[in-house]
Amino acid sequence: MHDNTTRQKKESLSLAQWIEFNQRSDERGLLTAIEENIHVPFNIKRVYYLYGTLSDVRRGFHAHKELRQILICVSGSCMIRLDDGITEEEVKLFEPHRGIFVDKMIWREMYDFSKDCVLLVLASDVYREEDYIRDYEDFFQMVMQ
Ligand code: T46
Repeated sequence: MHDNTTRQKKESLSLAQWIEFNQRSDERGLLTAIEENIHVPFNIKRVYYLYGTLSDVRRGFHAHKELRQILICVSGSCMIRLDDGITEEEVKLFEPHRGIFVDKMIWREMYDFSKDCVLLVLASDVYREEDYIRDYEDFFQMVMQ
């Protein structure tokens, strides 16, 4: 985890933008459907999922210049730390019918993965390494400009 002790930060409750999806339920179980530009505010160009992450592992440690994403824990649970350079927030993802919208230029870290965690991500673009900001100082300078 990066050291942000020298920076003035304030807690915020507004960084994580929750999106609630419909749940269809009958005697057989539950179903949630997600459609682009209806439940998700962008065209979905890529879907990926993180699974088999060990509980003591932290992932992420980057922001995206342009990419926007929706993160949904479709199984198990994990924690997400969001930071826009000014405010920060930690949220727990544990419901398959609720996700968080993570806008561009938000630093994210994921941790406390349960054994059965499957973190599904809907992304607004294909994978482009040049869209990543992997150094927190670089990120901080960019948001402060
Ligand atoms: C994010 C969080 C939530 C690909 O080849 N294609 C892909 O679409 C992705 C996402 C990754 N990769 C490769 C790149 C690395 O060699 O898979 C490997 C692991 O990716 P990364 O270290 O970036 O994984 P995380 O968990 O740190 O971050 C990922 C996403 O990269 C990122 O955009 O927001 O999940």
